Amino acid sequence: MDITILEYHPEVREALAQRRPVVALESTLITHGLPYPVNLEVASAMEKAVRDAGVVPATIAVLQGRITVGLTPDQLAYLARARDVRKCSRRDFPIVLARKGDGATTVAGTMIVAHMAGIRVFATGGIGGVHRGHPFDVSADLLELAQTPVAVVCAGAKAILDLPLTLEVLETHGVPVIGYRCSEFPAFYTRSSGLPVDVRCDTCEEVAAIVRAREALGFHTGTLVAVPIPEKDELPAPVAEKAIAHALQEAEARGVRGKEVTPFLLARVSELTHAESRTANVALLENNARVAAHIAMALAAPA
Ligand code: PSU
Ligand code: MN
Repeated sequence: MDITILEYHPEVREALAQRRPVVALESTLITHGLPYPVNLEVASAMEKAVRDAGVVPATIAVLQGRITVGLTPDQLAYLARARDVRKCSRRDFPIVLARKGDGATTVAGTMIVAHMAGIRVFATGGIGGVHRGHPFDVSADLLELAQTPVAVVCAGAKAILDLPLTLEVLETHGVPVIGYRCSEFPAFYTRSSGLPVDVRCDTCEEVAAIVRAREALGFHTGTLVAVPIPEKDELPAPVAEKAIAHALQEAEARGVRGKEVTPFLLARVSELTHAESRTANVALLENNARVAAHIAMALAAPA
């Protein structure tokens, strides 16, 4: 990729040049997923979790029309408070670049930039998917997984979604779903959904072997690595489900549409669970960052 398109943090540039492991982190969860100051704390904690494993974190965002790979603490703090930030999936990049605006990359957006930069592993919370009752509201995250070769470490798809349909779409597009130390697809706030994954891996080396095999085949599909939320942080399933059902009804009644749906539901579920869901969200984000770092290490090691 033309170096002028991507702006690298020097530490990230150096790590990539030396083929040392790097983990990409997204920015929509900072601007649209969590309120200030929790968002800044979590973003910093995720970077720290990656660093503690000996890996370089690269939080990705668009700042004044420049796609930035690896943020300084000042840039991170700016983003955490910024208002006018566009949620960036594939369709949004041309707009935000041309207008020299600020953009927060979603899972889809972060995958695009990670791949341009040569970063193979990316950690997030939950991917987007097919919305309940709206089978045509399919997150751009799924279509990006279909065409961009990055390993996405997540706690499953957000539980506000239709998980069976989300897995169907991934299957259609040829995206392997790996359960990291689990045999069921995790449901974000809870550890299991009752739905099977394609394969269970108990070590990061096993995950790395699947990513390498995909690379050797020349497939351009992403790889989904689903990591259940740690047991101690899990929400009781009925608590999560009750809040989600309530939030979904409200979204329908208020006519919430398009890219507003996910942020609205996450915020309402958090209010309805007295922030318990947010605490769970924070815990799984840190855990995913740590697992992603170990996978990046395994990938960087000689096979
Ligand atoms: N995971 C979280 N919080 C979030 C998101 C993921 O813990 O806010 C964001 C991701 O950026 C994901 C987006 O790509 O929600 C999905 O939005 P949509 O459903 O509009 O595609
Ligand atoms: Mn949508």
